[in-house]
Amino acid sequence: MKISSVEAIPLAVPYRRPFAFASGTVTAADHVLVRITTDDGLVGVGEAPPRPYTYGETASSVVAAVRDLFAPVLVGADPFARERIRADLHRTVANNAAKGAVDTALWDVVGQACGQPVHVLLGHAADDVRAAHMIGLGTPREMVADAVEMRDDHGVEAFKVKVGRELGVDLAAVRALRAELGDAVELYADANRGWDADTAIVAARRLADHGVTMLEEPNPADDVLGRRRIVRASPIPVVGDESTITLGGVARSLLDGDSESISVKVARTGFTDSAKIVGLCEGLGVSAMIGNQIDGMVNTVASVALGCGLAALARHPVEVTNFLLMSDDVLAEPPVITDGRIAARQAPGLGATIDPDKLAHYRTDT
Ligand code: MUC
Ligand code: MG
Repeated sequence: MKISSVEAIPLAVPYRRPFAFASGTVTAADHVLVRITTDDGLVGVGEAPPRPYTYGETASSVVAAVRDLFAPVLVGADPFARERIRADLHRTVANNAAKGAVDTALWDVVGQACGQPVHVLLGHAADDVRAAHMIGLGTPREMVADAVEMRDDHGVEAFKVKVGRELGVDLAAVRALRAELGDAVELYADANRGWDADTAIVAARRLADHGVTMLEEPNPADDVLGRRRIVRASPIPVVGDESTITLGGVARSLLDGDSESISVKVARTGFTDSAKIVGLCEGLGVSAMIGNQIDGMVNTVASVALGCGLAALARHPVEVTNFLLMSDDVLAEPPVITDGRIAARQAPGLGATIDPDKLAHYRTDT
């Protein structure tokens, strides 16, 4: 079997409301659908959500990277040769979301060729996982309303709270969330580098007082000594996300003492490098969990496959709810979150069938 074509299709799907965090805001899903077709007619898909504030990519740069750099090495290749393809892709630096989408689409093809769902190919640790919801920045009242909707409509009991603003405002939101949701729900926080080290140290202690269990990216990890000071002083683990986006970057961050736990995202490391990162974390006795790149439905399905595939990830709630912010998407069957859980798809590959009418409607390149 050989890859016969690789497409990168830009989409624009409006959001029901904007999603804000300390390093940016999204108002529409300007994602890129990567579609890999083989000579025997299999079609795999992956999704690249461009995040310029995190990886420096835009929808146009993702399309150009896939079309001009990756398609020429992919066409004619055997999709099973994922390690060779990985080496070819990594001759280009960065372009993380573009690479993640290509790798996701490759695993979709391989799963279909084997007649097995991706989570089974990865190791079939679980059939479903707990769902976590990421609460965007807003007033305490707005943030509580968002969490309550998720709890009441989908049974979600784990929440990542965006922080990184003036500390009093963030603490008011966390206090309000704890008061409304009770002690049993899990709250963890993500500052997206919004604080300096001194503020982050105070924040970590105050957040811990409210039962917040982890603090993601409190400050820019490039403030090297500041970050290490936070890690030493914080009563809760510091999680690497945008500072730990490659296998080597994760190794350096953990060994240098810049983070103590790792957020893994299919949007930037697909399945191949995500699995390598998780193995590294397991070997070092460090927890890894699946984060959300403000993903659409394809990456949501892929994140669940990854979480159900690997035991070290299946233990933690998986951030899967952000697609609900979108008014629609191109997937024929939207993901379903029930009683706080989401199940892996049983169809071969990702089981992510694209609705041709929706694709025609939302693509921006025609
Ligand atoms: C997250 O966990 O940080 C916000 C920006 C980004 O690149 O990802 C999101 C979520
Ligand atoms: Mg994060």
